[in-house]
Amino acid sequence: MIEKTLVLVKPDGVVRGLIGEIIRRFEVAGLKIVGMKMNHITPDFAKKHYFAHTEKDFYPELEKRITSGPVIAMILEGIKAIEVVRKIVGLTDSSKSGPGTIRGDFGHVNLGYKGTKNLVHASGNLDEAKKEVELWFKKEELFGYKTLYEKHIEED
Ligand code: IDP
Ligand code: MG
Repeated sequence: MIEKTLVLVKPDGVVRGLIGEIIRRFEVAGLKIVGMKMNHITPDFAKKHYFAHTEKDFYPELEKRITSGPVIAMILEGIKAIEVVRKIVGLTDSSKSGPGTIRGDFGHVNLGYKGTKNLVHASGNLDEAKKEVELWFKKEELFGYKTLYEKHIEED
């Protein structure tokens, strides 16, 4: 099933100069970028995005971090994109995330921040993905096109 999912390079990823590296990992895995922009979100918007977490004890820290600077927001599309992207991102806690994952490879220097600075956000499931794609992107900000891989498959 072809799915769309939201990925954010969080402010800690942006200031560390990891935007390119993070995007590369999704691109080389064959995920298609169908929307992308830079945004500096407000506390109000953060509450919409993280509505499931606003009552948690770590929420103030999470809001402070996600609004501390611009994020790169992108919509990735592909077969089982939600699950595949989560696998590439790794576990929430960078210290438990395996090598080869974005958080496992780059998250360790941030461990002093109680796990909040884990570089990337990715939609957790289909329901979340649908809500997040709609929250972050207007219809006209999403683009349909065929990658070379898709064209090649069609020709086979
Ligand atoms: P996820 O980003 O892996 O889906 P969620 O449980 O949805 O993880 O939590 C959203 C974000 O909140 C995490 O990415 C992380 O930045 C932060 N967070 C989650 N749990 C904790 C915690 O126990 N301490 C500090 N920050 C946390
Ligand atoms: Mg989540």
